[in-house]
Amino acid sequence: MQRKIIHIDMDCFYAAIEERNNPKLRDKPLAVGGSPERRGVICTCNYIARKYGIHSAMATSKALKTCPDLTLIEPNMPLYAKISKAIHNIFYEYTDMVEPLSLDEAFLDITGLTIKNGSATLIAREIRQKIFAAQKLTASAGVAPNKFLAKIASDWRKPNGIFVITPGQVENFVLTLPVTKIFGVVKVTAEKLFNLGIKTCSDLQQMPMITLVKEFGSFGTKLYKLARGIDERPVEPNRVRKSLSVEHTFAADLFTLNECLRKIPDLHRELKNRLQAAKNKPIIKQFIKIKFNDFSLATKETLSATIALSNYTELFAQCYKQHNKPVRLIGLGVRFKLKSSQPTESLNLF
Ligand code: TTP
Ligand code: MG
Repeated sequence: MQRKIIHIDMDCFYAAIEERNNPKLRDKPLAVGGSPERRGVICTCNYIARKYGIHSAMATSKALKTCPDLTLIEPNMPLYAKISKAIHNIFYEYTDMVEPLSLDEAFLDITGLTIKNGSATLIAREIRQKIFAAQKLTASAGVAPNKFLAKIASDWRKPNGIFVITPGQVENFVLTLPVTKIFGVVKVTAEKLFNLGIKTCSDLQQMPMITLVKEFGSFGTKLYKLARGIDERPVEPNRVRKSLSVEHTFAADLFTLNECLRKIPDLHRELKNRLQAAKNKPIIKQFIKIKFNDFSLATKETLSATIALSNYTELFAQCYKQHNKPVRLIGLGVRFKLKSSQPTESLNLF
């Protein structure tokens, strides 16, 4: 099956957060990094500083010599990690197939999703919009049939851009692509390829597999495929969801059982939609959650392999009758069957 992969990469992530938190820093060269006294290096810098030639991993002392007006900020990792988590949670609203590469970067495999008519472009656009609405930070997105091309694509319209490579465009796209864009083609390999007269993927395509294997060992086979835009590496999610739930807090408290029961079909529909993101994981339990107007909580669950609406209404009625208080919030959820060795994380979507 043709895959649909999105690669999201935040724009000058640490620096963008610092600018957002202190607008006075905008429109000036800004870098986040360790102090020159402690032989620190630059983590990242804004695009104005990049014009001066400042870049990640540059010694801070050198950066300050290159651009004496540079504002330097010490990294605030706990803050960046917190924002990263919030951004990743936006990804998990779409799919569990999320492979984070760093705090500001992740692959999403959205193959088979039906929202937005299954359009990866529209989904990527919406994710960028959601990140901006929630965090006032911009992200760039790449959309392609595999990880190799999606990552290149996210860089293509940076900052604050989106670039899409459809399966039909792959063949043409790779022709002019410099071989240095292939992951793993650095220093020795790059030099070896240049010495063989190979600069682009189109040049690389002229090389028979056997020659590439002779020159580069097992990496030669990879080069052969990547030069043709073929990359079969799967998106490898780093966490497994234990449960999934949707809930709603009502503007006005609900006073009768019937009033509450009328709210359940909408939540049920929403749960069904959200379950798409869980990619048909086996369900073992259904549960409901009620928050009453005194903020006390009650939950009830039942063994079940489905999300039968009747189970939710029954669970709700039982739980409601035990407490019989005005209701502020109703939640419906499922728990998934897990392999015992899997790391777990439960995700409440609201
Ligand atoms: P990148 O995504 O490589 O860089 P960026 O987000 O700052 O800029 P852009 O994507 O727009 O080109 O890295 C993400 C964050 O990781 C970056 O904000 C800071 C940190 N980082 C380091 O601390 N050291 C490094 O050498 C690099 C490359 C990044
Ligand atoms: Mg980035």
